[in-house]
Amino acid sequence: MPVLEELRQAVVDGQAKAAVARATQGLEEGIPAEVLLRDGLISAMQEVGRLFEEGEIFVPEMLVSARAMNATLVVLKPLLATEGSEARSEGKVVIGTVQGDLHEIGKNLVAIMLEGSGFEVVDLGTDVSPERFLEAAEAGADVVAMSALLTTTMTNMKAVVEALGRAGLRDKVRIIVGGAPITDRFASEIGADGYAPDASKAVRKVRELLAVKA
Ligand code: B1M
Repeated sequence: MPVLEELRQAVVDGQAKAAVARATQGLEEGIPAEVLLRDGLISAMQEVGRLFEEGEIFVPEMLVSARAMNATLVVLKPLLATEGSEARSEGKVVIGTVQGDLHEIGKNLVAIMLEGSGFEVVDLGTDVSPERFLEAAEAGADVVAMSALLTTTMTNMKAVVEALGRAGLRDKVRIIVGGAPITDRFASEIGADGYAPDASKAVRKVRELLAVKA
């Protein structure tokens, strides 16, 4: 089996050690980190989602797959950061997964790519309340970046936009949103400044938003 397929299968099976070993092997064979991420890790999580939806696996299995993905990301992180960097850009980004939502992998990827592109990133983690986003933005931020993976939690993004508005920060801080259920239209509806479908486009969008601000 080619190494990419083995990597994908190891993540689907939740075998962290095997996944890390296959990713390392892939890098040694000259496969770019970005390809290992896209065709190995992200593709594996899509399969995990499909298996969950069809009732073939349950939450504990999703969790071990997520752990295998996170362990492998540690190996790829330095390379993704380098590959993601173009011109260095200045700016501070506060990022988190919204209240009620524990999905962190996509948010972590966005944070990794932003850091690699020269941004200062404050990662608030998961299940972040509007108050916590506001507090971090008040401490100084150019961009607030929110991730949501659940249709039930994506609506919590609006509360953050409103909290920033009430605090008078809306013209100082740009807001970007993303995550599987999020769309450009939803971003506009809740009053965010931008949406990105994946981590590298999130970096592009943040650059664009800060250029507009300057
Ligand atoms: Co959950 N889960 N999960 N889960 N989970 C999904 C999201 C789901 C689609 C699975 C399914 O049914 N097919 C479904 C949501 C359905 C819906 O709302 N429509 C679901 C569900 C139902 C649940 C629970 C409710 C299950 C339960 O308890 N019955 C529960 C909710 C818990 C909670 O959050 N309160 C739950 C729990 C979990 C685990 C904790 C077990 C685990 C997460 C572990 C962790 O993160 N540490 C988990 C996982 C792993 C998944 C799937 C399988 C994979 C998610 C993932 O990491 N994808 C997921 C199915 C799927 O996505 N196909 C599923 C890989 C990641 C790279 O992609 O996060 O989309 P993603 O990020 C992408 C883009 O979206 C974008 O960039 C990334 C790519 O570069 N992006 C941004 C993300 N954030 C961005 C921010 C930006 C810009 C781009 O700007 C700021």
